[in-house]
Amino acid sequence: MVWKKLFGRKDKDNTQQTAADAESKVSAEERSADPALAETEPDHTEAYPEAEGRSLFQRLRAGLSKTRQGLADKVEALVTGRTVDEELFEDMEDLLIQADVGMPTTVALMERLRDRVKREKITEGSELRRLLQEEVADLLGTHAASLNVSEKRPAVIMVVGVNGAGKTTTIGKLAYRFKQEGAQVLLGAGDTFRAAAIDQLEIWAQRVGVDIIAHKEGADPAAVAFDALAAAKARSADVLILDTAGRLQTKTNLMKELGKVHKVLQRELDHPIDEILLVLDATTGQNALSQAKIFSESVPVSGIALTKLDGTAKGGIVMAVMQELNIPVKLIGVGEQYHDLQDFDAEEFAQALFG
Ligand SMILES: Nc1nc2c(ncn2[C@@H]2O[C@H](COP(=O)(O)OP(=O)(O)OP(=O)(O)O)[C@@H](O)[C@H]2O)c(=O)[nH]1
Ligand SMILES: [Mg+2]
Repeated sequence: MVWKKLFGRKDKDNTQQTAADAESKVSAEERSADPALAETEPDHTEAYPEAEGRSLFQRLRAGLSKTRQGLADKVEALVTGRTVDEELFEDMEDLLIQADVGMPTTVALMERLRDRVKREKITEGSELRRLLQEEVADLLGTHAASLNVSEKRPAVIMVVGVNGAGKTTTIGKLAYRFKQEGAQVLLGAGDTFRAAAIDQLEIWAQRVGVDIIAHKEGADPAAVAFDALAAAKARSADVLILDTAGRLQTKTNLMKELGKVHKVLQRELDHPIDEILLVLDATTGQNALSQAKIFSESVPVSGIALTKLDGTAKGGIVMAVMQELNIPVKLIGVGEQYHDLQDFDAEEFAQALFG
């Protein structure tokens, strides 16, 4: 096994990135020594110097800048110079709700804050920002989990979500990252509803330099899933990532189709599907919550990739999703570059937001 799993790593200063790059080069060498696996693999790191230039934490901070302005900076302005009292708590509650934190999570957070203020006898409003950061990190930390990729091969990740949520882009970014880590990646074009969807995934496969299994538009997605998995086994791929449709004639059809694809994959695999990743668009706000409920009824969603956090001031939705759905947010999208898909880390998130 040439691929050593590096997902879920703490990567605050990019030092381990270098290790991952080195590793991916070694595996490329090993692979080209094997004629069956040899392929021309351009070094894609060179093409994105700007992505390498900033640490992942800097990218996270930049990606969360709208939410920082919409939430953290407002909290700062609110608490500065004030004494902690009931009115201040209420104003803060309003800010959290405006940032899409959601009612149940806001209530939970405020309870924790009130408790700490009382216990630590805090009177200065300006202390609340720090407390909020700590409590957000703590609350999110209790739900956190990293992307599951078992030792069994091929690892299978099925990606679901409504159209436009960012499934295909997330798959491209994931494929890039796995490849950087030295994994042999195969993509499956399971969104056969539109020809453009297949083309789009093919473009990503080409850009990243990974193989793809695709059928024609209108083909049975379960057959694509079957073929892609058979190919992944035959080629000893490390990871298969399967795209799926986000829209069909009706919602019922879509849910049935996803259920069938899932069943076929699971039947053909000798271990539980590693990850059923639901992609949610952070800019859709509370809508994301109802999408999660619907998708969870047809497939056992195991993790969430929350995309486009860079495009919203309401990044508080991360908290609502984690707390209300009880499905961990495992990945977050904070931009359109390859490196803008990050493992979700509660502490880093809170620090990027409030720190
Ligand atoms: N700013 C930003 N844009 C993103 C992010 N993730 C995805 N996008 C953009 O969102 C748009 C839709 O993404 P797709 O990957 O095509 O979405 P999809 O879920 O595959 O959509 P369908 O194939 O129509 O079902 C694209 O323009 C992406 O570039 C992100 O994290 N940040
Ligand atoms: Mg797509």
